[in-house]
Amino acid sequence: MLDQLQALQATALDEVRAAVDVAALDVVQSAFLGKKGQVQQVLRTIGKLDPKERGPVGRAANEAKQAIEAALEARKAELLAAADANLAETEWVDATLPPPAGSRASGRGGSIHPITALVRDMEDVFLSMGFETLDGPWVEDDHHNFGALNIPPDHPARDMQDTYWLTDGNLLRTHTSPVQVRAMETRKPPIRAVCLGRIFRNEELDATHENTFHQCEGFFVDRDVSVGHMIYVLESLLHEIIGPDVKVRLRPSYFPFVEPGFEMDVTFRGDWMELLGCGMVHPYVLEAGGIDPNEYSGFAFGMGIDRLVMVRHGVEDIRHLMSGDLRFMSQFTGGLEG
Ligand code: FA5
Repeated sequence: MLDQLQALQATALDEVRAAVDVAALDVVQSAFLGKKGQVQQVLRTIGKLDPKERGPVGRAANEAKQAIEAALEARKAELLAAADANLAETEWVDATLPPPAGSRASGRGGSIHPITALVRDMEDVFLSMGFETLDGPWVEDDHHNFGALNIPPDHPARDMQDTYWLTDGNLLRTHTSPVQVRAMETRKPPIRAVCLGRIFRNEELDATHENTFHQCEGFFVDRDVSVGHMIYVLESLLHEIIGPDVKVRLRPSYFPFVEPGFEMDVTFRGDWMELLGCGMVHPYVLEAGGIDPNEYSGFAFGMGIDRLVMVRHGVEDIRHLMSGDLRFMSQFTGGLEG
């Protein structure tokens, strides 16, 4: 029995030395030291031995066990150290390589979000018409989001857009119109500018209402600007983006910062869907921006970008757009990298 144990220990130590990785060591460990391992089997037979032999065999079995355990530990440390030393060789990634062939075809590759693609296309159209593109902050103050747009405190028009107020008295902008105010603070007419960006409203959600969505603000201030100019710009944009067959209608409407005010609807799934609000910039708003309303006039509009994406791609529910659902997103491979 003692000879058998010695042979067993020698074989185990050979196998430990021969193990080339941690997984191979695990196999050796369970073959010799596991519940059904060879050392355990020897220990189980001790009870059947002559009482005189039990002591020496038990000791030898325990010594074999400890020797194998120590060898396993040492070999494991050796293998891990070697793997660490090789890390730079075995784990390097060439971050400049293009994605593997077929990754886009399998729907797993990235593509331009349809909102981003539309924003880029719209900016191109506006640039070609001589507009500049502007940015504005998402966190706004009351003055820029409401006051300077002729919506004083307690004005019922504040209820038109449910606001996310911040604890410091600021708010998440409820429309892109504050960018008009900011543009007038730093520019003199003629001003031709657009701002395409994200906005936030504490809204009830449905197929055409999100609580975070995107608007395109456009405004044009110069001498003798008329409603006709506004309609021309809006129709030109929609022809370029949707196509020459796009059908729109203009309805009178009310916004405190324009006079007269309108809304434009577009046909969508056999019905009219409201796409934008617009009108001639209110004289109070021009004055608040330091522009003489007797000398200058202007038009402004605020268009729902997400709704335009719905029209462009036939998306039946606006909530898909910001859902991050890859099953929906993988349909859109358009755009620069698509
Ligand atoms: C405004 O936000 C005005 N600032 C627009 C404006 C600008 C009028 C300049 C006059 C001059 P309104 O709340 O109607 O208006 O929103 C404008 C457009 O944003 C809507 O026509 C619609 O296309 C889109 N929109 C409004 N609410 C939502 C919503 N909850 N989800 C998705 N799109 C929306």
